[in-house]
Amino acid sequence: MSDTPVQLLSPDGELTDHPDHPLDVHPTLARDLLRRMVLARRLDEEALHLQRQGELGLWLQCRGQEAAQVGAVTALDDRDRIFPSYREHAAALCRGVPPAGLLAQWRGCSAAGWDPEEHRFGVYTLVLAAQLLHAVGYAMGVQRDGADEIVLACLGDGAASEGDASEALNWAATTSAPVLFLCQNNQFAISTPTRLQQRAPLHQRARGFGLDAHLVDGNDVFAVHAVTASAAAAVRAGAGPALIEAVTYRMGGHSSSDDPSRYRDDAELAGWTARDPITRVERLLDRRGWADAPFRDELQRESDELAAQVRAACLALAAPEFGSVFAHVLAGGSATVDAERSAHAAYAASFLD
Ligand SMILES: Cc1ncc(C[n+]2csc(CCOP(=O)(O)OP(=O)(O)O)c2C)c(N)n1
Repeated sequence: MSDTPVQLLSPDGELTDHPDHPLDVHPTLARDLLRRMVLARRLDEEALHLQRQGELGLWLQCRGQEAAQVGAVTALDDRDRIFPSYREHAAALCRGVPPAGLLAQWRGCSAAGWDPEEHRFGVYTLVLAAQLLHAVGYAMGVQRDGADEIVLACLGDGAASEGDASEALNWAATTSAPVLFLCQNNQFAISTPTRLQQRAPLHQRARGFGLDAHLVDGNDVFAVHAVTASAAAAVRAGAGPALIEAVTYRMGGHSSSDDPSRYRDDAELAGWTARDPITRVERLLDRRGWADAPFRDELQRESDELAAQVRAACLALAAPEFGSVFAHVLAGGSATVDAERSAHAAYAASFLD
């Protein structure tokens, strides 16, 4: 319940024990978490390149937030259900979402690029905080079914300002729903810094709703992993909902359409670059001699292969059939949608010559 973020790995790669959040950091765990973060970053970079080359309409980078996502998802059971917002690419990779699926929405080819059932990972939700109410409703269903799973509901600091977020926290608390909220406080809601959005930080507000809440260094993959593991165990045991606020930083722009240099300075970015979540695990591996040349070469090869796969999969995504966007609006169809389809067809036809 401390208001000092839990940290197990310092930015220069030094491990310390935490009395409330013990974690056996062994070489296999360290290498696995590093590998997941490196692959996520590579996918993120390649997707941004594809957007710059006109192959994606938009991309929202998760650069800097890999530890918060990888640390949390790897501490869950595979059967647990995740409700992401829209920047959870590292989390999606941990759940086996295929890269092409991740890109499809941003290429305008699909409203949802993967099967949420198969991956236990919901579709991206762009309406801020809407997924939190979906998550709590789903968790209430889990509770009534007596199912052996819990729910991870992701939100950003900006989404925490939405009424839906407060409603979700309150519903979760009053129903004791088995849901764990993960707020990635990446310091910005587009250009609005967190300090302009709140007087009391989210983890404190969550306690006011009756949730157990934790503050963690979101750039420390081990701290996030340890805190998520213990919070998830408590939720699973029926202790009621909990919230983790992971303090991190969005290294890129809000989206590929954003220019962050207009609202933040180089010194701030440099300060957070020094706390990069990947670099600090690499430093730990160097200090302990836990990563030999074959491991590093293999990771490089795997990440090159992923980038090539992402690119090929993106270019192979076919444009949707004309008019298909109207097909799934209402199961029984409607005169309004029919009229809109006709109007759109006439508009498109006006360009044919
Ligand atoms: C209900 C709603 N209001 C406004 C927006 C526009 N919008 C999109 S992203 C964003 C900022 C969200 O910030 P945060 O929740 O911190 O997540 P981040 O993008 O930083 O990951 C806003 C205001 C939206 N998508 N939905």
